[in-house]
Amino acid sequence: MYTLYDYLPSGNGYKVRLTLTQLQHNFRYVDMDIMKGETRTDSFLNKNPNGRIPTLEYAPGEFLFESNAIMHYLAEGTVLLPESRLHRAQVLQWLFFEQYSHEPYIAVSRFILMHGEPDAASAARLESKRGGGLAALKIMEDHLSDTDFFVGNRYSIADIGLYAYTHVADEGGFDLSAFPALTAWLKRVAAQPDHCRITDTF
Ligand SMILES: N[C@@H](CCC(=O)N[C@@H](CS)C(=O)NCC(=O)O)C(=O)O
Repeated sequence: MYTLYDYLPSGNGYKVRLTLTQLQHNFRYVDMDIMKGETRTDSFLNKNPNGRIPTLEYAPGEFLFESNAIMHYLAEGTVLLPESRLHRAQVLQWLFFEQYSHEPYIAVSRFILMHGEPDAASAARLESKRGGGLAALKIMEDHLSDTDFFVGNRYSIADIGLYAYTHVADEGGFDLSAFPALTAWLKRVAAQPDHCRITDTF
């Protein structure tokens, strides 16, 4: 059975929880309080030298880290990963976009606002994240204006990867009402079989 080291509010962790749930895997959930440095202990660094969740123990004593790599591993040979060479590359395209052009803006803004009223330095950091976050949302909106899902018009881990922080972008101060195609896509993703919410406990 898989063991997932995770932290409930994390969108990166949620990607893996959602993938495991939709593929109907039983898994052991181990909550790590990242605010108390629980991922930075020697014991955890032996599991993931980068000291972060999500980390998946996929076989006894064997670990995989990076949310999008974990999703890709789990989705291999399932309906969540397309078969064609081009579509698989397009899945990776959107997952790399998520990590470089989306998560550093939208997830970081949410992280700042989740921890109370920002001080002056955090407020300036928040402001610096706004343009990049809006640019990422606009790219998603344009893409979704003529397709139901990100790759091959079929639900895949590209959608899960982008859904994780987009559906809580309002918690980072991003108003999604200006993005109708994206808002409709969020509803389609939430309506997929065996969907779980970011707040669901395991
Ligand atoms: N690129 C990584 C990012 C992982 C990450 O930043 N995890 C955060 C929580 S969302 C974490 O574990 N932070 C704890 C720390 O840095 O000590 C992924 O996609 O898995």
